[in-house]
Amino acid sequence: MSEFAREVLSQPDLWRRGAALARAEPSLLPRPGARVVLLGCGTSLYVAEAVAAYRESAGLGETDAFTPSEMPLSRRYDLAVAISRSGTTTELLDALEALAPSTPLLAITAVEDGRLARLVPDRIVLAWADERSVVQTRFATTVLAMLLGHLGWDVEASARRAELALELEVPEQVDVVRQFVFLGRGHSAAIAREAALKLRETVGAWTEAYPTRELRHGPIAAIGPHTLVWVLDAEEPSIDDEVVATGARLVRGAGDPLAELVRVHRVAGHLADLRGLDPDSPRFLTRSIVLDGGGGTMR
Ligand code: F1P
Repeated sequence: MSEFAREVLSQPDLWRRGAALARAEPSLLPRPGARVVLLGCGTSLYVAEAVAAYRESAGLGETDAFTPSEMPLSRRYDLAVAISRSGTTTELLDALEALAPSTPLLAITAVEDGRLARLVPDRIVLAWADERSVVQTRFATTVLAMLLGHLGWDVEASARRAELALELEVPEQVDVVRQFVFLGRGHSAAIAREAALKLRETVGAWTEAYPTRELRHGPIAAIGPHTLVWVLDAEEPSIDDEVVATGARLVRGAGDPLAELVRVHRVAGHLADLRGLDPDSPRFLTRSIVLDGGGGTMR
């Protein structure tokens, strides 16, 4: 079994641990009403976006999320939350250097030491959720469970649904799908972007992701019998008929995008096995993107 597959299976229990940590140490996490920005790259960006959307929609305060290289430095925040499994991602560290010391910082990472530790004294280190696979699953979803749990999400219910998702068969004939399109609204739109990234990273699949209502504004013209459209939440059911009319296959989640993401993880592992790909070390990917001064990648 790949590390990826093992890490996927371990998620529900780690989510419970993340949520328990948020309950035990709420003072470390954003207080209601604070203006907050969350920063991360790749998977960590989509975690940041999901939390930002959920927090703001729950009325808990204005919340932005950016990939650090695109963060507008003119905005003022009460707290910047950096999410990075490795703690070594160059763009993130550069952005934190630019924000400090005027903006209070919090880092959520899997690794104790390094430049992130020197830059950010306040850290939540989830070493127990770290991964061997280059491709992130459980670290990201555990951060999500911890932060969403702090905002009122029922993590236990999601963990139970994820346990069921781990038992389900993957959608039939998923191996003949040429294009995967993930949809969702609000925080689910961000989780849709993460689902799309996961299949890109593990099997190099052709994937796209949109806020559900955006499908009608152009992308629908490019879907058809070669497409699987996967809606991660229970929103906007009226789009189902429009999708089916194109000849595309439709998979619709039961309303819990976290549990649905676990189903996507399983599809990723299944396709990697079928195609003889190593989901732990995808081509051209490294655990962390560390740039030299000129913007090139150092491996
Ligand atoms: C972020 C990240 C991963 C991606 C790849 C490169 O890392 O973009 O999401 O899969 O491994 O790094 P991190 O800042 O969370 O360590």
